[in-house]
Amino acid sequence: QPKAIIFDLDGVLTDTSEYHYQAWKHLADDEGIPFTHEENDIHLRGVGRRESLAYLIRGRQYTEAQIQEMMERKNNYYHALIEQMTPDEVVSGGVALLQELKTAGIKIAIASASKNCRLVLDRLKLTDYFDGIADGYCVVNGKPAPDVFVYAAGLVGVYTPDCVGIEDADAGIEAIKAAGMKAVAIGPTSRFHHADKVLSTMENKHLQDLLIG
Ligand code: B16
Ligand code: MG
Repeated sequence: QPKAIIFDLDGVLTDTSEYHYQAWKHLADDEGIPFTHEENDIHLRGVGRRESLAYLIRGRQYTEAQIQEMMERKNNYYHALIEQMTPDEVVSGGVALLQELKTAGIKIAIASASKNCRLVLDRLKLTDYFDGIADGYCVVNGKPAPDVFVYAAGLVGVYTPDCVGIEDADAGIEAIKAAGMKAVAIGPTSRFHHADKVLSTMENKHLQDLLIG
């Protein structure tokens, strides 16, 4: 049995990945840049703010000031969406799962690339469940670098091989494996390369579902 389970936030415990997409789409429309949901899933899911913008504007010339302004504008669009969030936007069965893990004596932590992580957790009333929260303010190197998962393991005092990480993005699965942890992927099998286990959805899962081998 793992000693800690480390959750990604956006796209795992809640469907904010859809809000990220809508905010990027709004920005892309403003700028007249074509952008599809499919491109979002392949190139932006789980990827940091600046790297996401770099994909969007690839081949176009913008100054650093324009880049900063666009990142801020996307974040404002995203804020407007998450400010409306309520606890019923936690994935179905999510709170019960967190409670089950606590009862089993397993530490639970967040490893999110997002600088809005704490705001979303507060809106969902989930903050108090976690023994550790690692977010976009904690480490410089984003996923697929292992840093944010390693940092989260340190917060809960568990060796990385005793951790299971859960992710909806391939960059996140790469980060978990690079951190030396077991990786559970959420989404279509075709999205992932190195996951130890793939579940099509995070809905109504139990500890049993998250165990590997
Ligand atoms: P922000 P996660 C990631 O969060 C999102 O999946 C990704 O779409 C977003 O660009 C990134 O956080 C940065 O977020 O702009 O809010 O700082 O999946 O790692 O929880
Ligand atoms: Mg995610």
